Amino acid sequence: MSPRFDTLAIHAGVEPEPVTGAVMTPIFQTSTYAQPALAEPKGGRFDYGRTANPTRDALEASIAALESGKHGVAFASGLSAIETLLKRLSAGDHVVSEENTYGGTTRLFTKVLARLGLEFTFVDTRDPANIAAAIRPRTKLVHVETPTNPMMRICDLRAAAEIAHAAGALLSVDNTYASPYNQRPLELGADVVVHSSTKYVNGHSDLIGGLVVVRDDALAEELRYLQNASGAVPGPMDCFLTLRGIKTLHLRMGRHNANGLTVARFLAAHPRVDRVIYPGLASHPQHTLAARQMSGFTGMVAVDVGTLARAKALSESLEYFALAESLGGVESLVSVPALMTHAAVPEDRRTAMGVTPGLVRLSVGIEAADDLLEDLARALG
Ligand code: P1T
Repeated sequence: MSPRFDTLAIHAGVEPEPVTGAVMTPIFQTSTYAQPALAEPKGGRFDYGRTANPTRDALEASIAALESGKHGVAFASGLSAIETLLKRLSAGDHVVSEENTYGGTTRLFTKVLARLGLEFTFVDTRDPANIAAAIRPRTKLVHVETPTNPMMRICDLRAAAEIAHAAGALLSVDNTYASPYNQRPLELGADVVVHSSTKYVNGHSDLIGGLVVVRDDALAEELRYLQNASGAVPGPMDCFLTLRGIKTLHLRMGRHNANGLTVARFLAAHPRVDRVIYPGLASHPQHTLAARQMSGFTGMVAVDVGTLARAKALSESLEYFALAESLGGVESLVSVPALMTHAAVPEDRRTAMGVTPGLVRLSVGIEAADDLLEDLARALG
């Protein structure tokens, strides 16, 4: 039997606990484990909480199944997941990155990892030819986000994988925006999927977490080595909460997709909105590609209202959309990326990508859609 996504969301990685039969994976809140004999830890690996934890094991198995992968590796945050992936590389190695990633990813690359000798080229991956043109002899990784945060650019993952592989590089995909419910990059040729599980995967805005999924055994081995050697591991409680969040991922995403489309259509018809960016609308320049590699278009919607003053008025006067960083939770959020999530990106680059002070980002939650529409109608005045 090969279970469907909704069944995997409930069952993957979760087995009744062997001692008591507890149906829910217990929170193994421990830093260490008593060893029955010298250098003979139980299970051959339970010697220290950074190295191994059964609650984390369950989460890693769950996300691996949901992403059509083989191995999951869990981290303390989305950024530490990405950082650990890049710690496979050595000074002088080169990375081609989508230019419109989450602002914190750009900051990690340009302000931290570049200082340690990694080299980066930032390109617009909507055109795969830009990736090919940026490849160098020491390119080891092509890192993309699709849809991107916040402009919802779409990268053709099959094309990107082909280019990366021809150059002997890996393709990693930040799948945070889409969630595995809507898009599974490993099925499209990617080698690595990363998540800020802070977002849709956990879905309840109550923790910070990161996940990496791969198929290759040797790559998984390397990542587990780095997970332990660098140590940015999640706590058992956060692993438990993420597992609990995952059990309703399919239900939540169905509603996020529906509400996102409803809100995008409403805003597209609103006279006070200059432009709506949503890959599920036929007006999105890459709608056809998005429809080919995604099965739904999420609750993320970006609108250009023209000026900072209008963005401020809108974001401060909504009732059900909290003005806050982050995304992907059950409750709706609103943000102004130029001043918030992407403030660390140099202004000229931000502006060139369309991340202007008049750009408002909505993370549409799973409330009643009509309440959200009424809220938006009132706030837009
Ligand atoms: O916040 P953290 O869990 O470390 O994840 C970083 C991250 C990585 N990738 C993407 C696509 C992201 O959106 C994020 C975090 N983003 C926000 C906090 C935000 O409001 O966009």
